[in-house]
Amino acid sequence: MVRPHDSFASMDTDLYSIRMLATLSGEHLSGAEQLAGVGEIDALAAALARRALEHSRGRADAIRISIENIAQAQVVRGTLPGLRTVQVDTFEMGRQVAKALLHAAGVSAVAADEAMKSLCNGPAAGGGTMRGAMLVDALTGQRLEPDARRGVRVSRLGMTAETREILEAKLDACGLNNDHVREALTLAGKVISAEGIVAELCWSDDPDYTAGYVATPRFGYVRFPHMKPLHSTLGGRAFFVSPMGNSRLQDLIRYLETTPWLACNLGAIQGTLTVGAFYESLEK
Ligand code: PML
Ligand code: MG
Repeated sequence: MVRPHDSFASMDTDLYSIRMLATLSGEHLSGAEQLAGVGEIDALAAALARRALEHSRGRADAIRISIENIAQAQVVRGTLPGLRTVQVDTFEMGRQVAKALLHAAGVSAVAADEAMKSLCNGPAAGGGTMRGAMLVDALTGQRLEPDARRGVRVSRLGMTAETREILEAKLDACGLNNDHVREALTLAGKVISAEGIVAELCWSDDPDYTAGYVATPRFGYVRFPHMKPLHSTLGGRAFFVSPMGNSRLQDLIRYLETTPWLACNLGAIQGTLTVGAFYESLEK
C-alpha cells in the first residue's frame, strides 16, 4: 500500500475505498486499492497518481482514481495470512515448488499447468497482462471468469492502521517491507477468505520484480523470490476455485470485487526456509 500522511485512527471515522487504475496505449499498466480514513485521501491520491506516472513498465497515459464512501456495516473484518519465504535460486525451481504446494492444497496438476502456461503467455484473451485475475476450476483447469480480457479485479480491501504498523515492523525485520509484499499479502488475505477458493497463484508482471507466491487457506502466504525471468513483463494472478454452479460463482465474484474487506489482525511473519524444510512442512 502507498503510505499515507496519517492513518484512520479508529473504526468510528468514515471509511473510503480509494482505487487507481492506469493504462498505457490502451493496455493495463498498474492498479492499486486501499481502504482509508478521510484524512488520508488527498495524500493517497497523489501517491497513487505518482506511482502510475513512474511505473517500471512505462509512464501511464491514462489514470483513473476513484474514491467512494464505504458503509461501516458492510465491512467484513479478516486476518492477513501468515507469510513464509522459500529460498529458491531459479524461477524454474520456484514454479516447481509452487506446483507442489498447489497440489497439496487440492489443485490438480492439469489446472496448475494450465494456469502457469497462461501466466507465461500473458493471461488476457489474445495475450498480454490483465487488470484482474483468471478464475480457474481447480480440477479441470477450465477458465471461468466472465471476461477473459479484464479478469476478476479484487477491490475494496485494506488493513487497519494498527495492523499496518505491526505488519510493517515485522516485514522490516525480514527486509520485505515494500508495496509489492504488503499489497499482495492483503489481496491474498481477502481472496483466501472467500468461500470456494482453493488457492491463489501469482507472480509479478513488473520487469524488475521476479517474486511470486501461492496463498491457500491452510498454508497461508508462501513466497518464492524467483518465479519468472528478470525483465519479463508476463505475469498476473490465478484464483483456483472448487467446482461450483453459476450462481455461487457469481456470489464469489461479487464478494471479491465489491465487498469491503478490512484486515484487523495478522498471522505469523516468518523468515526464509529451504526447499527441503518447506517440503517437510507440507507433510506435517
Ligand atoms: C506485484 O506486486 O506485482 C505482485 C507481487 C507478488 C509477490 C509479492 C512478494 O514479494 O511477496
Ligand atoms: Mg504489476
